[in-house]
Amino acid sequence: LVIVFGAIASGKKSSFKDVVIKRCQTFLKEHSNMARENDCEIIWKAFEQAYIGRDPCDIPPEAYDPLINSVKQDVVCNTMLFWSKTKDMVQAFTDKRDCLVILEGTLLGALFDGLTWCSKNESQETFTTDCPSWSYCQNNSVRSFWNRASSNFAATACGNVSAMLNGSLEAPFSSTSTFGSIEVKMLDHSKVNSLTVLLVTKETDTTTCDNPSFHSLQNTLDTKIAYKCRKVPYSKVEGCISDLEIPCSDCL
Ligand code: ZNA
Repeated sequence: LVIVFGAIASGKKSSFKDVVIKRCQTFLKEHSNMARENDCEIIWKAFEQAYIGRDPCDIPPEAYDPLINSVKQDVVCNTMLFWSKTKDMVQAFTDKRDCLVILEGTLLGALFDGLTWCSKNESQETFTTDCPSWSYCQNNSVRSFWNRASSNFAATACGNVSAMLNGSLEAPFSSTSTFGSIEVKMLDHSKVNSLTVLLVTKETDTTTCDNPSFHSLQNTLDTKIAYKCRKVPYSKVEGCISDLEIPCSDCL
């Protein structure tokens, strides 16, 4: 208590490391079956070595391999959900339901979602401001992390998987998105049976499952994996976000 008060009195904000360690401990409290296999300090060290002391535009996705290997989490087949341009809705939907799991609902994704970090050549520090933006350079510390984490999430997927896409867009599937350029390609036909697009559509939207962008999705998808697409009314998803009594099977 004295230390906490000292931190408040001196106006010192909690460090980036404190935020990540706190998220890690909270996640392991909520998923107590994972606590034995995961060590938050070891995960932090593996994370840090990817970018500390390096040019923030020169972090290849592979720099995060030790981090990926330090996190132990079993995947549950038939529950994996990908998304593109639907982040807020998907996070609200999956937050309190276990029927579908997104990357941000796994330990790895939960630790770093919404955060920004980078270092510099010769530095031992983590900075959370003035880091390269998403598109400023390809191999920036944050984007490479999400590319590597997304690639791993998709590579471990199994059974029937789904993707929530935005039916308010003229082209809901984009081959340059993380979903289109990494996740679809990493699905392994020896484990994944089908990919179902859940096209979330508002009443006034005109985009359907016949949208031409889904041809490029099917061309990218391994031919051994079945492709399906279904329109899901936005109002139905909203209803399921606000009323947890509605079973998942009635939501999608
Ligand atoms: N949680 C994340 O921040 C994140 C998650 C970032 C990138 C990828 N993912 C994976 S891939 C997630 O689990 C989904 O399955 C996949 C979504 O990636 P996407 O297909 O590229 O979808 P999107 O909506 O275009 O972008 C996803 C997120 O990436 C956004 O919400 C932003 O946080 C970030 N992002 C993408 N493009 C930009 C960007 N941020 C800033 N500028 C951009 N141009």
